Amino acid sequence: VAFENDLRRALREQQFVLEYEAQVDIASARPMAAEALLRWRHPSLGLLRPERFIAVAEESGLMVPIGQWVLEQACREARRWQQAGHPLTVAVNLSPTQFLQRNLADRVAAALAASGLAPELLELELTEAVIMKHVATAPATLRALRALGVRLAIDDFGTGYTRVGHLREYPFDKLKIDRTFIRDIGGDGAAPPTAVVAMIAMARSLGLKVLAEGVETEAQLRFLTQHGCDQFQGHYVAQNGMLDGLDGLLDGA
Ligand code: G
Ligand code: G
Ligand code: NA
Ligand code: MN
Repeated sequence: VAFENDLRRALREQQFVLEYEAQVDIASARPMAAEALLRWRHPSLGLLRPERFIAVAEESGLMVPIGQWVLEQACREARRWQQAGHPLTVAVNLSPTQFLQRNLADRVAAALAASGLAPELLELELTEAVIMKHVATAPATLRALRALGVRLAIDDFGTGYTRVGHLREYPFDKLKIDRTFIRDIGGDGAAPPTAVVAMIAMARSLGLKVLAEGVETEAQLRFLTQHGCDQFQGHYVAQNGMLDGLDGLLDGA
C-alpha cells in the first residue's frame, strides 16, 4: 500500500512531531504534566492528527517503531524541560500493539536511559480498551512497567467496561475521565453529571489521582473542583493563561 510506504518514509525522514497538552493541578492551578500528542507533518497534506493514520500504522506493525520514537522524543523533551527549570511529567499514549510487545518494559527503560529522564517523570497512558482486550497478560505487563518507577494512567475512562475489581488489582496511579463525560457538564438542559461524580468517588476510594479531560469552560472546572477532581486538561488551560511561565516550552520541536 502506498500509504504504508508513506508512513515508513515519515519515520525515516522524521516527519513526526509531538504537540503537548498541559495537565493542571486543580489545587495549585499549576501545570504539573504534559501529554504528548503525535502529529504527522505530511509533505503535501499538512499536519495530520493520529486518527488519520494510526489504524494503518497499527495494522502494518509500524505503530511499534513510531510509538518507540514517540517515547524517546517525549523523554528527551521532558528532560529538556527539567533542565530549563520546569520538571513536568510527560504523559505518553501506548497503542494496543505497543502494549503487546513482550519487551515493552525494556523499550521504556531504553528510552529513559537514552534521555537521562527520571522514571518518575514519565507517565504511560493506556486506554481501558487496550487493557480489557488483554486481561490475561495485562497484569504482568503493568507490573513490569511499574517496577521501572514510571507512572501508569488509565485513559478514556468511562468509555469501556473496566471492572472495579480489575482496577483494584492493577498498579495504576491515575484515572483519566474521558472528555465525552466532561462535555455534558454545565451545558443547556444537560443531565446532572452523575457519572462524573461517581467516577471521581471511585478513583478516590481506590487511591487513584483523577484527571478530567477536555475541560473547556469555567463552569466545568468549578464543578470538578467542587467534586474533588485532582487535575484537568483541555482548551481551558491555554485560553486562561495557565501556561504563563512555561515560555513556549510545550510548543514541541
Ligand atoms: O488530540 P488528538 O487528535 O491528537 O488525539 C487523538 C487520539 O490519538 C487520542 O485518543 C490520543 O490519545 C491518540 N494519540 C495521540 N498521540 C498518540 C501517540 O503517540 N500514540 C498513540 N497510540 N495514540 C496517540
Ligand atoms: O484522550 P485522548 O488522548 O484521546 O485525547 C486527546 C484528544 O483530545 C486530542 O484529539 C486533542 O486535540 C483533544 N482535545 C484536547 N483538549 C480538548 C478540549 O478541551 N476539547 C476537546 N473537544 N478536545 C480536546
Ligand atoms: Na491520552
Ligand atoms: Mn484520553
